[in-house]
Amino acid sequence: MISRRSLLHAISLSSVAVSSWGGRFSVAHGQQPDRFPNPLNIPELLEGSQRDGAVEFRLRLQDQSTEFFPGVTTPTWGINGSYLGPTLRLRNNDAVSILVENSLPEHSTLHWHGLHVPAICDGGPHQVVAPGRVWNPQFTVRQQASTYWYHSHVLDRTGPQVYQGLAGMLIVDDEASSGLDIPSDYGVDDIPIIIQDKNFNTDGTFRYIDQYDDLITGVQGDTILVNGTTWPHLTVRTERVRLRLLNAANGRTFFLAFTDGRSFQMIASDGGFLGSPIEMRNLSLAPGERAEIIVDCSDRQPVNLISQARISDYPEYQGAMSSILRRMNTQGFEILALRPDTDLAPSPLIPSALVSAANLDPDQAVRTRRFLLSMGFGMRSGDNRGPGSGQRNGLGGGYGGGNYSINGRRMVMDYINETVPLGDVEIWELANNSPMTHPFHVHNVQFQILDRNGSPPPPEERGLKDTVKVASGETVRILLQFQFYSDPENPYMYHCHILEHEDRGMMGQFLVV
Ligand SMILES: [Cu+2]
Repeated sequence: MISRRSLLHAISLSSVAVSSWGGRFSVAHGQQPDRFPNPLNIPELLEGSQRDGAVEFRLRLQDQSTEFFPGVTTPTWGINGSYLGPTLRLRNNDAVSILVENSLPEHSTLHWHGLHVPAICDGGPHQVVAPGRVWNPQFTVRQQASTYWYHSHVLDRTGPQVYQGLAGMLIVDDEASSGLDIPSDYGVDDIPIIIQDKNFNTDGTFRYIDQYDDLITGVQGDTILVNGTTWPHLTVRTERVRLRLLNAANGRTFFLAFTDGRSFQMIASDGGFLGSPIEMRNLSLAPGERAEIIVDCSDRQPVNLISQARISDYPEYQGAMSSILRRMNTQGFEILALRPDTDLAPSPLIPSALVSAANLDPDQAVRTRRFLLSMGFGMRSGDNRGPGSGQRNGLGGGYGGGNYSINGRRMVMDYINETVPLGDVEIWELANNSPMTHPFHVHNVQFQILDRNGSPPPPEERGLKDTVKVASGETVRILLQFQFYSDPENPYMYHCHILEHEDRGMMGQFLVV
């Protein structure tokens, strides 16, 4: 595999003794070069400006370049900048107006991941913005305080566009969050942590999909970026810091922990606070998922956030598929160095109770819908059930892989898979007969996880979610209710958030009527 490694990969790992982590870990001291030389970039915070009774945000998608490594220029896309976008801060109940100007050379979109919005404002594949045009979604924020995000969502092109940089964080505040005494000073003790993995070519360009593995597992990079920073460190100035963790990778799940095994308190999942903080030492985040954690640094000891390597239990057999799936998640990464100052400002104690809004009752559910997530490895998979089923031209082929479907169908623009009555409480039963985990995301809703293979979810999954991991062979039931907006013509999406799967058909459309 050495031949596939880029020069940059070799450089970026040259001073690192650890590339796979199994509980043994040593931190370099003394004469060692600084392994985390770069101060963590904190994306600009945009709070909008008042205009005609709404809070207005201006976002410009642009084609630029970024220096991730000294002296090496990488062509990138960004929003109001060269890579990624500003953090948008919204307040519940505010009317907002967002001007999205596309100065890129191709069609693009911005989707507000996790937000309740009218379908026409969702920023999915039906709301593409042509080069040179401005799109102006306007909606009222109806949202629990939490960490959300926004990213490109063009049909078949979400993977490459997000990889190129079209993503950013979105923070919502509400009365509950304002009333909680928790770290909330953006960039000081309330830190955005946008985690991505990338592959670079020797000339500095991103290397997106260059092998069969990338189509199966989703792109797996060898270099970590946090907020677009390679080898980042954060100087901690308070006793406790709140990290808003966002997995904005195309395909990789991160298994987060700290080098010294310290615990942390998880306070929020995708769509709101948990009922109370949960003490944890490990936290897995699949693409699209978020978690807010509070880390105690009052011991003033430097510590690193890492992603742990996993030992694969996927069966070993002859053929490429087994080795590809066995390699998944077996690489560990160092993500961010936390470096406490000698003087730390006092932080509030972590409250014992928070404010969870997960209050739907399964007895209210009026129907169950079933969704089967599948990956085809034959020359043809999916059955002939009409539009969207079977092989889609130009996207499968090769080894026959990459044929992704939900209920035997692949995403097509003119086929509506589901129609949901506004206000109905429903159970969606998500099953996975493929050999790997898929993070399933539903637009325009925050749901509750009822059970996994019949067992109640762990405490960290009992808050509001919009993206849920469905493991191989697993059946996950979620409880949801679409509120506020109906539209008989414009659909929302549900899909796997491994962007290479989404782009190859593992997506469907639903109307709320
Ligand atoms: Cu998937």
